[in-house]
Order: sequence, then C-alpha cells, then structure tokens
Amino acid sequence: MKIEKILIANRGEIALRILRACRERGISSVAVYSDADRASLHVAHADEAYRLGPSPATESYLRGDLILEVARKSGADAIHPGYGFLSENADFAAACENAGIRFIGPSANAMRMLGSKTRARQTADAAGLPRVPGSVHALESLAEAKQVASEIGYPIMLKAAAGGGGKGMRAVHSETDLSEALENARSEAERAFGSGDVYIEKLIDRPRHIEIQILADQHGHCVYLGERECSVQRRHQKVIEEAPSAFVDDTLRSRMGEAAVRLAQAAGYTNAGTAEFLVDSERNFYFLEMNTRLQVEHPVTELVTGLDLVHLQIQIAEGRTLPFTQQDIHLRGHAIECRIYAEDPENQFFPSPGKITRLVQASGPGIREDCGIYEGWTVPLDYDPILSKLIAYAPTRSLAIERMLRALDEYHVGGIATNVNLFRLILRDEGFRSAKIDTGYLERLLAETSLQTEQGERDPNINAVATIAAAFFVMTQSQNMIRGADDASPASAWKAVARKEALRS
Ligand code: MV4
Repeated sequence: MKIEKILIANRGEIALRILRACRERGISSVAVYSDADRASLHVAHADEAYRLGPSPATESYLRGDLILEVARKSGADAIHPGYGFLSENADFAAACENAGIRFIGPSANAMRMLGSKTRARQTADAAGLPRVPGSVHALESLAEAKQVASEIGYPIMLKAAAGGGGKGMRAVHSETDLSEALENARSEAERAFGSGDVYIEKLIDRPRHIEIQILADQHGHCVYLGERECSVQRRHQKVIEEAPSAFVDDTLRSRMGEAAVRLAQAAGYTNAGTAEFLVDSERNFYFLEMNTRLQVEHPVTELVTGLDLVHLQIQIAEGRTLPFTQQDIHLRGHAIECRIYAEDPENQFFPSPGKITRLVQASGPGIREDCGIYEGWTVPLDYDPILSKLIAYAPTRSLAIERMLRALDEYHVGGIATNVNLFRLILRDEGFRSAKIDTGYLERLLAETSLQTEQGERDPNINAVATIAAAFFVMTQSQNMIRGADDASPASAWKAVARKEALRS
C-alpha cells in the first residue's frame, strides 16, 4: 500500500523536515496553514497548501475536522501529525482511520493504552518494566494518599494523571504538607487538563532524563535505536539533547532498550515512539511515560544510527517490514542538538516575536540545521517559539561540543532575541563538559551566573546595572546605525559571561 500523497498537519521546522522526506520518496505533499503562517516556509515548500483558519491553534492546527476535510479535498492518503498539536490525540488518529486516511503514527488503541500516565503505568506493570514506585490509579481520598505515601516513604511527588510538562506536579516532603499539596495539585490539574486526577510517585533525587527511541512495524518487529540524554532543561522545556548519553554504558543501554521494546509490544504499538525514563545516580532506571509521536530531538538519533526516522515512519505506515533487526543497529559518534528559541534569556526568557531582519546560518563539517525560518519572516506569537534546531555530529562528545561552539559562532539571528548565547554558556561550562548533568543542572547554572532576574532573586544593584545597560544599548544602537548593522547586542551580558568562561578554561 504505497502512500502517494501526505498531508502534513503541522508547521515550522518539523513540517519542513517531513516535506523533505516526502520529496526524497517521490510522495506529493500537502501543507496546511493558519493566517499567521501564510508566508511561512512550509507553505512555500509544499506541492499544495490550504488555509485552515485564523491564527490561534484552536482555530487552525488543532481543528481535526478541517484537516480531514483538506485531506479529502486534496486526495491525500495519509496524514503526518509531526509533534505537538494533534500528534498524540487518539480521537484524531481514530477519525483518520475511520475516514480511510492513514495516520502516520500508532493506532488510536495503542495511544490510549499509553495516553494517561496512570494507564501507562498499568501497561508498564503488565510488561514488567521498572517504574517509579507509587500508585497506578487516581487517588480517591486524602486517606488513600496518606496510606500510599507512608508505604513508599517521603519525599513523594504528586502528579496529574493527564499531565505532562510538569504541570500539576508537586513535591511533598512530609505528611503535614500532603493535604494542601493534594488540593493544589488537583485544582491545577483540573484547570490545565480538565481532569483533577492525581496520583503518587516516590520522588527521585536529582534524576537524569534519558529516553529510548523505538520503531515498531505492523508485523510484530520492534527495535530500539539507543537513548537520548535530555537532562538539560529549563522549566520542563528541553534546551539541549544528545545521543548517546555519556552516563549510559552498553549494559544499561540494552536493559533500557529491551524494557522499551517490551512496553511497545504490550501496548500493540506501531511506528516511532519514545519511552521516557528517570535514571538515578546509581543507574537505576524508572519508566516515566511514553511519547507516541516523532520527537523534536529525533535528529540526534538519526545522526548516530545513520537512519532516517521519517522515511521509516512512512515505510511502517505503508505496511512494510522493518528493513533491519536489532543486531544491525550500531551507534557511531556523538550528536548534540541546540533548540534555538525566540526568547530572551536576559529578560526572564520572555518570548521575543517579531521580524527576522538578518539570518546567517551555520554549515560545514558535521553540522545539520533543521530550520523553519528565513530572513524577512516575522515570528508569530501564537505558537511554540522554536525557530530552528542546530545539530552537531562528530566522532566523540568533546569534538561534537567544539563543533557546536564553532557553528554557534557562525550563526546569527538579527531583529529578535534568541537563546543562542545561552548555548555558549552551557557548552563552555565545566559541569556540562564533564557530563555532570541532571534535571536540575541548568537552573543551578543560571542561578550561579547571577543573570537570573527572577522575582525575589534580584541583584540589589539591579537599577544601577539597568541604567548603565540602557546607556550602553543606546550607544551601541547608534554605532550599529553608522555601521549599517541591525544587531543591537554586540556585547550582551550573556556573551560577556561566555567570554569570561572561555578565559577560565
Ligand atoms: C519526577 C522527578 C522526580 N521524581 N518524578 C518533570 C516533568 C515530567 N516529565 C516528569 N518530571 C519529573 N518527574 C519523580 N518521581 C523529577 C522530574 C523533573 C524533571 C524530569 C525530567 C526532566 C526535567 C525535570 C526537571 C525537574 C523535575
């Protein structure tokens, strides 16, 4: 059942990534767009493009009914959902199946088996996976919460069953705090997800976030493609990912990989998926949740395995057998990804939409960029602020770090603020370079640099600093005007910190 035409139900860099795979396979592509994206790159690159509706995602990229209508109208025989939006929506996958259009991802059934965190924990138990100790059902009462918490011991974590991204999550250190924390977690979960269901996990101290990529075809074959280290996060948003993890040896890799494959098989899973794990300092690993989609950070796995995940997703959806077995998969070299966001690290990471007046991209040996922007394009405020992903590949981790630093020096975005200088800071940090990273690493680094301008953590000299900075800004602005450049931050505080770091090392 060869696929002839794919509708890409997404935007930005991932829509382009999928478009490229379509081109390479001789598959026609259909783009969809909102009003904010009329001039976006994915629209220009597709064979056909259709307007969905106004800019808000709820009126465009989240409208499964409109997307299916475009699929019918354009004669697409498959839909690739990318990540975010409708990619993990089991009802949408079912609607595609019912409309006779292939959803490039797992079946609605498999998505439901892994959809809520409590369901996923039950599926993990059925498959014999190690998971974080705690409950596998929503808590019914405070009494039950006290019971479970005292059995596993404090500290514990309350989590929203429907959750993700850290919302509705509460650490609780003693029974005294449990009642209030439970109330808060419930109401936050209700507001964020429309379900106040909450369950308990034992709190894992300073864990690493390590995930396993799997691929499963429709004929019972399933393989793992090694791990990605995603511990460098800020507020549950990944900032840097790498493959392989410097912390994972061959034994741990095969144990985690085999666990992920068992889970996929227990859920009747097909297509690409990712099992997320927490790994503690003693290399115990605990299943957290399954992401039933292609992930943002998939390129690092592609570089170290030499495989193209989007091609393979399409082949699997066509009903083909995986063209290799586990023994054929070998990891080679090291890949690092930096997520370039339109946000300002010097101003509490506020989103920074606006017109891109200058774009100089990086290239050269071992550099890949998955990009969704161009010079002259205006970044809309309506969606996730990811602009581009810069990926460095080299034989070793330290060479990949040097290559990325070189690429970051080539890279320049003008007109809007980006987090590019934050990567210089991280990649020059001794803690990162020696891979001493856990999920609290980046927040600690940011606190140390004292550039963090969180409420309550302000430098007492902040007003004086601001005045000097403003004067300096005005001065450099006028210099730039004379030079004809448009980048107004040649000596930002982030660059200053990064330079200081460079002198130290
Ligand atoms: C945890 C944890 C410690 N113990 N669960 C945060 C978001 C969600 N994906 C899971 N998260 C965590 N769950 C237990 N039982 C620590 C975190 C966590 C975290 C996890 C992954 C990546 C970054 C993180 C940052 C802070 C806390």
